[in-house]
Amino acid sequence: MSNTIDNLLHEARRFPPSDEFAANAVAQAELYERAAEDRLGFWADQSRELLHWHTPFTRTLDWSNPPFAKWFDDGELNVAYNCLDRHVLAGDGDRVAIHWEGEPGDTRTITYAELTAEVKKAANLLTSLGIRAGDRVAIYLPMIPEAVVAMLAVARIGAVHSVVFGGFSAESLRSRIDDAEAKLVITADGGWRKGRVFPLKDAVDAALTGEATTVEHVLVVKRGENEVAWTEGRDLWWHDELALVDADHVAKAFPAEQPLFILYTSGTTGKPKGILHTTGGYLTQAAFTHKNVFDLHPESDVYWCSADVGWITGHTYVVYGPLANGATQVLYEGTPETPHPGRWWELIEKYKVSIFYTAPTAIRSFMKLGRQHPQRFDLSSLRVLGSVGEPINPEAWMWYRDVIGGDRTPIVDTWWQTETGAIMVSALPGVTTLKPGSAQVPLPGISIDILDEAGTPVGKDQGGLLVVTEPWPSMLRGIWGDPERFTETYWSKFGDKYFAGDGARYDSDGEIWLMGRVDDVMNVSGHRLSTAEIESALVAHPFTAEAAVVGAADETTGQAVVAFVIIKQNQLEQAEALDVAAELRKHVAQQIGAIARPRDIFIVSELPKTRSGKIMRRLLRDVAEGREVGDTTTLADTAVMSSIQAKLS
Ligand code: 6R9
Repeated sequence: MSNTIDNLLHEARRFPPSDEFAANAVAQAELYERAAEDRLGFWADQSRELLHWHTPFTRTLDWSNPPFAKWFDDGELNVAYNCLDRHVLAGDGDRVAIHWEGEPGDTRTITYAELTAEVKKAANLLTSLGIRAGDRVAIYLPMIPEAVVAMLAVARIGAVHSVVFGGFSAESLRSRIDDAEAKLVITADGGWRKGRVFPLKDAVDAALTGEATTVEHVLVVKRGENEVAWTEGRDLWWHDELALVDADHVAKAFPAEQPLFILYTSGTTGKPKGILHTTGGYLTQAAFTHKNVFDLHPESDVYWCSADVGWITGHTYVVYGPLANGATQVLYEGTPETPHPGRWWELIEKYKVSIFYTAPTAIRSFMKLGRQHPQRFDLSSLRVLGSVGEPINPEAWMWYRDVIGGDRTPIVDTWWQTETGAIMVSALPGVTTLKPGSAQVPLPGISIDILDEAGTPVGKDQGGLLVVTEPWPSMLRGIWGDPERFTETYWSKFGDKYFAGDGARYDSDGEIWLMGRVDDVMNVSGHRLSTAEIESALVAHPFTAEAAVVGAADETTGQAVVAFVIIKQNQLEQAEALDVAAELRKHVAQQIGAIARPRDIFIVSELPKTRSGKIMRRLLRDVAEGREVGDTTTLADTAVMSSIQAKLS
């Protein structure tokens, strides 16, 4: 690892903005000065400039009860009004909000006026189903316009959405529904993925069988046209119900700290955390970052963020940021390689996309496929590229710039988290001289530092733990139903500083390089997975006595899940008759979702443990990455590692 770090930090290539780009850029260098002079005043100005407040706020930040922040808390606004109605009222109703493309090639073009009309009806529908401000609604949909409509309709009436990624299993959906006590689920019959319809409604049905649930209704969007089972009285077709409701809906203002959404993310324990975000501060930073980091000119740009709405990137940079800013964007339902490996590039050519935001794992898989695919298409409309989800290695950065960006476009590497709600560390494309592989600098108004274990700030050329030292507008407001876990997870290590869980280093210019998680959270294809969660899925299988999971370096996905499993003595015979590894991989996919399926499962007879019984994942990672095994002196039984290696070779 330290070798890689040294290589990274010797990266010498530099890319200053072109004169033309710098001159026309939305964000200029004085943003940093304004924010440095008066951080809170800066955020207050941004919020007033970027959003419509029904009741203007007079207080910017209330930090009297840390770590529970309140931003703009005596102000009132409506999130959906900010994303929709006000653009229509300003005369931009005919601007395209969404160029939607289904995987099979069907398309829809939706203007701001049309999207507003849809959301108004959907808001009336939710109200008619008894949903009130503060109630939770689970959304389990493919990447279709109704996902955006559903989120905004929930926000419009002051309710709280919990979007569950469509790739998650029935079990994962159920635990999220239960934790948030959702009253309604919005789903679809099915969605298109890799040339096939995957059934979503079936998973909802499976999730809701068994013990009584809080769910009163299931609204079903027709998309896949696949057959679905129907529970009379509970299940309702979205299109049938929408046809019955009023088209008019006046958006009511809600307090700035009204909850907006809960989004579950993996932590270091088995149970996912429901990260809570509220409205005024979240929307301020979503809009600010989307406009300044991507240099958005809403009248002329076509923006595309490839993230699914089931992740935070989809919340902030598909729904709230772009729509608050009145952007025109592409929304694509399917996978990048269907029906051909150039599908994304075809879409960029077709819609003349000018700003494109994706993840390093996608870039690395395109690198593997070869540049001949993007080269078949005209990508000259692109002018800004973004990266998110994990560190982008300089090779992938250079390929992205050369092959996709025509050796011309700036690339912004954006560091942030579900918890931070919006981008925190990133270049500004018209200001910053870019360095391949580095996220570089905190945004204006954001205070970041790198500390050693004792909490002392490290200097240039040194590494440590990334912290946020001052509250920020889009910060999480807590973990749903678990204030103690919120305090314990993020605010106990360094007191009043937010501990992000990422390792980072300053280079010799004092710029920031992210080094990956320092806890038991893995990052697979930009998705966060917890070792504990997968271990508990594995031990839930009748064959498994014990399991240990590690994240091993993987060329394409960044990290890959590798599991070491001990089979119960009395199950050995049955297990041997089967392909145990295949059986367990299938089991994990059922329990959590296909993204959590281990790449490798090694059946072993023992696991390396310390005398206090802690599994030494470091040693297993050595094995999984094919390295010589490190220091084993703290093991209770030092022979364990040789027995594991003997098994695997
Ligand atoms: C937005 C998002 C958060 C974790 C975060 C870090 C990693 C995200 C990164 C990055 C290096 C970047 N991460 N962006 N690491 N450089 N530009 O991905 O949220 O799913 O909550 O993951 O992802 O490890 O802590 P989330």
